[in-house]
Amino acid sequence: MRSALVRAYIAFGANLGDPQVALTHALAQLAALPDTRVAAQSSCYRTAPMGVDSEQPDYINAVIALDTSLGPRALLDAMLAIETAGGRTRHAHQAPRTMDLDLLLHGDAVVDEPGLILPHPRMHLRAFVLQPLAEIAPKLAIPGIGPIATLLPALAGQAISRL
Ligand code: PH2
Ligand code: MG
Ligand code: MG
Repeated sequence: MRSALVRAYIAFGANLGDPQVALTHALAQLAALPDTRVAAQSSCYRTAPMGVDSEQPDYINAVIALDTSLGPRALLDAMLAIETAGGRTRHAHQAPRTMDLDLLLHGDAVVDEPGLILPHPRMHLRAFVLQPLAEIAPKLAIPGIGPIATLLPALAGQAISRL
């Protein structure tokens, strides 16, 4: 028997190369994963780099919803492979990147393992995550944190504009 589909949410970010092309590649490769379909994608947003010391280009951010029977770890491994295929190199912490895929939520899973924490521990602090997420899932609540609609007003000071 096939395992049930779970709704997962992935944050896309890029501030090097051509982020729109990288997003198109990421969507195609996520859609090609076994037992997985892309259920929704947000608009793209231009956002000020957050939490970085050096001068960096603005990011393009978006959120993707998947329905998948892959478990969280299998999905995360697939995302890392897609980042690598998209030319992502990891030479410095928080360096500019051609493609960053972060697993935000996997159904209502709560996980705390090496390399895999769900819900994503900083998602509720980032307008560049919550605003695109609210666009495609306005009624969503983050397990253990709360509804995204009630979290967003606190992030109003963060620079973000929909493209
Ligand atoms: N990602 C980071 C660090 N800072 N800032 C914005 N605006 N968007 C990002 O995707 C982002 C960031 C580390 O992954
Ligand atoms: Mg990230
Ligand atoms: Mg990442």
